[in-house]
Amino acid sequence: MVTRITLVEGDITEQQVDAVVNAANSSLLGGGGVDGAIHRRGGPEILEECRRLRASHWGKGLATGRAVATTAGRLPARWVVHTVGPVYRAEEYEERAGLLASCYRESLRVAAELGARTVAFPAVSAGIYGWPPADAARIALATVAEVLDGGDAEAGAALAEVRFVLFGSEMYGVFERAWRELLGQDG
Ligand code: AR6
Repeated sequence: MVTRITLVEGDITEQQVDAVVNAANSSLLGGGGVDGAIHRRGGPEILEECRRLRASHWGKGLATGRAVATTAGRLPARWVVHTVGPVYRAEEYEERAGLLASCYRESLRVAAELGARTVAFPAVSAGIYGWPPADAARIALATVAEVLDGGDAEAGAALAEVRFVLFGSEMYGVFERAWRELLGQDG
């Protein structure tokens, strides 16, 4: 099951997958980092749909830990799943780590409901939101492995590949080490 997780170093806006996950903020109206890159490469259609979401169901914005999908515009993907990671704060570690895990679970659930079989994730919260990379990687990988292993029966069965797209060799190395540690723990 866990072999359906892959790690690549690269730019998430270039991935040919069904759904690309965006590390957004609760406004859904764009930002820096991977969010900025997705809107730039995907074009204005994505923002238009985000604005419509804000005008309808998501008037107060998207809560941390939740996920919602839009078109992928001009990206080589069908959908963008926007999720809002928590800002890192050591004093509230447990609660916020739970929210970070929720980003991965909710994004996979939304993607699977749309019919996506392949999903690409960035390292949510590990950039501007300041989550220590090694811990962000451990939470990301453990949560996705759990979903694929049947923690969410529907999402787990629907997904053929969950690809982590890591920006730069350093973040790629961090994920690779975290992945080896997790696999080691499984025996
Ligand atoms: N492809 C893959 N990963 C990328 C790309 C890319 N094109 N660009 C950056 N990354 P961040 P966050 C990596 O800051 O910490 C925005 O302003 C980046 O190197 O994008 O969740 C939002 O609007 C890092 O490893 O997301 C929010 O306000 C990872 O993606 C806030 O930033 C996540 O970094 C969210 O902060």
